[in-house]
Amino acid sequence: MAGEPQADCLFCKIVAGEVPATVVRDTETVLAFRDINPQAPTHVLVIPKAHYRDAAALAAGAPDLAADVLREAGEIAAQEKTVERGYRIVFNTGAGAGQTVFHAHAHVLGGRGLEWPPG
Ligand code: IU
Repeated sequence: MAGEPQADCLFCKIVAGEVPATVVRDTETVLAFRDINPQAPTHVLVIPKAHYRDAAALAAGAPDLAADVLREAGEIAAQEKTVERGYRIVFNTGAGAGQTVFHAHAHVLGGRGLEWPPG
């Protein structure tokens, strides 16, 4: 069910402390940790602690929580000092768009020039 932990979900396991991650922010509702395969000098994943399969399901099911994720993404950009150069918040949504972990997450990417359009 939406919002409930999923036994087979990697990010639910990170929230539960069962899988290690390099945590950079931890609030009541949101966890942020460094991506294990960084694509930029700053590459942090921001996830709701509750399980939603993607950004659209999160926004539909828990709009306040979606706002928490976006607010934390901005805080991380500030913490990592990427704001002045610009940064990107990305929600890959669906396998065709590159989503591989089906627990909603924002990628916060910064610290280098970012091309547009993305590949
Ligand atoms: P995606 O948008 O679903 O493709 O993003 C999933 C990300 O999770 C991807 O960038 C992986 O490198 C990252 N990741 C991680 O940080 N820790 C892990 O244990 C695993 C994947 I597996």
